[in-house]
Amino acid sequence: MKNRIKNFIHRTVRKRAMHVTLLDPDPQKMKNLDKKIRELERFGTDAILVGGSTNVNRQFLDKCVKRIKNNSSLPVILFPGGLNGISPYADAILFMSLLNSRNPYWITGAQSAGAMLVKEAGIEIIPAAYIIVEPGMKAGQVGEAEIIKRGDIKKAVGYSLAAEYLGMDLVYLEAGSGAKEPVPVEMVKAVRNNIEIPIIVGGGIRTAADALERAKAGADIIDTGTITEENFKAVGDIIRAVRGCRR
Ligand code: 1GP
Repeated sequence: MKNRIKNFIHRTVRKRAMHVTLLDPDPQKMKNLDKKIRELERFGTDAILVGGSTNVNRQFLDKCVKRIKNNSSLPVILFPGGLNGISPYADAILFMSLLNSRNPYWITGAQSAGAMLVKEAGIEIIPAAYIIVEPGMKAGQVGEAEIIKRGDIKKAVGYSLAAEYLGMDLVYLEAGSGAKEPVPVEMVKAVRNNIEIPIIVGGGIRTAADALERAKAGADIIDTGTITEENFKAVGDIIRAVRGCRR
């Protein structure tokens, strides 16, 4: 069905905030993957994002996506860090443009180089803006981002509104994986007050309180990655808090 995942997101965020779990398809981090996936589904995560890093092995990515599908009924959405982040076994792909990159490669270059691969994969496409906020971490470095300062709310709103006007379906506000502090709550609030499309917030979210504050501020989807490896139990608390945030 066309737009199945997009409709699922739109339908769900009208009722409550959502949680997605980012998994890095790194062979070293794949220990206990099957069990982890089953637990994450039981905790109530709404989807698995697969990707993040640039040095993904495509065969391994395929294998990883298949294992997630075999162990759960969760939607698998690709979160590509580059051309190797595409798999025909996923349900959808966040077809992202890093709007605040200094290098056009990350805005339209990788997208044009990968578009045919995405078409051939035959998966659902969710056009999304990727906007990197301080500290930005590795995503900021690799993506050569002109990182938005934590206090520069106006800039974050400008990029987010531009994303909506360019016809994108989602805005991803990213502080960077492992960031010490997540995207500021005030920034999430201001972006929420100015755009209609769903907002994903990720990077540095480690506690239920961090997640809930941002969901209350208007983040439709909270993404967590690192915490799945650092403190698996905390993921359950985060998911419960996010899902409890009604609209
Ligand atoms: C990274 O925003 C995601 O792209 C997740 O970040 O690993 O810090 O949860 P964490």
